[in-house]
Amino acid sequence: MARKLYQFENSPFCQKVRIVMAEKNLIYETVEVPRTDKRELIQISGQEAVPVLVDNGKVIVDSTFISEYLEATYPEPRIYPQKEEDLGLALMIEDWADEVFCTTRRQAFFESLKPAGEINQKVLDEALRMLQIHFSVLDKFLTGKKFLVADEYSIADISVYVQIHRFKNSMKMEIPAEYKKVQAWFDRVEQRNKIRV
Ligand SMILES: N[C@@H](CCC(=O)N[C@@H](CS)C(=O)NCC(=O)O)C(=O)O
Repeated sequence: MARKLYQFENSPFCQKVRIVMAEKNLIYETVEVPRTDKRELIQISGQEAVPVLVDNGKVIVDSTFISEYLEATYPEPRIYPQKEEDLGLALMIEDWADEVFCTTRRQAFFESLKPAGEINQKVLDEALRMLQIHFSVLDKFLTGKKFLVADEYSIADISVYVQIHRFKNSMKMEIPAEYKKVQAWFDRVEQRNKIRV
């Protein structure tokens, strides 16, 4: 197979790439990287993180670079907005999801994983408070919108969706009930992704 995705199945960044490839109707093979043996991944990509895409011999590391590469190489259907100002906003939201939301989500998750006596309650409470803020910002941002940017499904929706999906699945928590616009948007995106991922 000419296209291989090295992944951890439940990594949100790998899910992001799978959704992008599904949107573009690309056929690929997945290689589940064993967490304790990354020799093949390191040999191929020179580093230890997934996702890594190998496409016709070209090796691309990092979900953001992979998505950009896929858009440039297989432009139709588009998953990046066309207008420059919309594109800038979508890339900013992608970055917020990958770096800001993800960091808070991981902090809350890893703290909550610890045995009861070892949990640092202050760290956990702070991460949960930050998550509330992220949901609240997102809820306001979604006012009057079907999708995050220019009323078109884009890389912005995909990037935020996978982080919330991981939040729900890893922490077994729900989107706080007061953020109805986030919930409605999430359901809309989920409906679209269900048949494709
Ligand atoms: N910025 C990177 C983040 C990738 C990342 O954090 N990958 C995690 C899995 S979710 C990883 O491979 N961590 C190394 C490990 O767990 O051994 C991207 O967008 O692809």
